[in-house]
Amino acid sequence: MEHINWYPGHMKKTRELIQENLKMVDTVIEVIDARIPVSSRNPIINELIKGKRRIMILNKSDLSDSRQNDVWSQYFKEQGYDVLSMNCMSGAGVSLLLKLLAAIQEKKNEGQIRKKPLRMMIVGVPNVGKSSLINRLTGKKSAKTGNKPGVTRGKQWLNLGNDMQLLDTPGILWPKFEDPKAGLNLAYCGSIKDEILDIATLALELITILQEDYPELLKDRYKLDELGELPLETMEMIAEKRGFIQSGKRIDYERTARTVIDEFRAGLIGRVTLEKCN
Ligand SMILES: Nc1nc2c(ncn2[C@@H]2O[C@H](COP(=O)(O)OP(=O)(O)O)[C@@H](O)[C@H]2O)c(=O)[nH]1
Ligand SMILES: [Mg+2]
Repeated sequence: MEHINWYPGHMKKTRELIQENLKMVDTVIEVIDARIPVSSRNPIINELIKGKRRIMILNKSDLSDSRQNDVWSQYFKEQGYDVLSMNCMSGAGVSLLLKLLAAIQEKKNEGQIRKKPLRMMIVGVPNVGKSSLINRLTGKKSAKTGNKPGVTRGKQWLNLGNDMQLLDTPGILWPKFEDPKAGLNLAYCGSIKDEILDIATLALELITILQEDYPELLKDRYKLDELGELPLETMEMIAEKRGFIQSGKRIDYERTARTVIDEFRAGLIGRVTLEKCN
């Protein structure tokens, strides 16, 4: 995971660097976490990439609700994106992306005698899967081309075949950390440092959402016949089921919280989309 301390100067520099790189590409591939399609987007991304051909990757779609993936896909299509659900762990969706890129490349060179390469860059906030996607796209066949005129010093183009080139380093953007809700969503998904949050509070907030939107998943995972009236009661029921009880019959909230959070992140509770499209 990329742990970055964003401060105003760093954000300004990042923006300028990405704007420089954007001048060299035809197509932008934006990667988001399909579980949190709003919170895992940079706040100024629309402004940054306006005027570019845009592809939206709903990554980690193995962890998100498949019906919600469809709804969000439709939403982003209406915003002018080509959209693909992806799982960079298994590689599902990668061949569709390559097909789409080949079609874009063909269109770009329609009627041209000298073919120009299709140039792309990947952008997104930390932990959405940018590096995983680059590795998937390049595979083992990838070859770095040397520096070429007009290419920012140190930048390398990865050849994807079929005259398609990908900038080797993704544009790492800052998340919506000024919005407390987005901060929580990023924390549930493991995209911001745990130490800055109290794990018991985090788990309780997550249980509140799951209890509302995915009660059956929660019941199934923790073998509960019913959920508590309050999320705290549900947490205590989970603790009892798992035997997370300390001496004096005290509930080990910390351990219960850590378990729920870890199991959610690993997808063990089930496929969940925390932000619904409406
Ligand atoms: N379940 C799942 N995990 C993924 C997927 N893509 C990436 N990851 C994991 O998410 C974490 C962050 O991925 P990484 O590529 O480093 O993200 P980056 O910070 O955007 O470059 C890693 O632990 C990856 O293994 C995916 O599609 N599904
Ligand atoms: Mg990375």
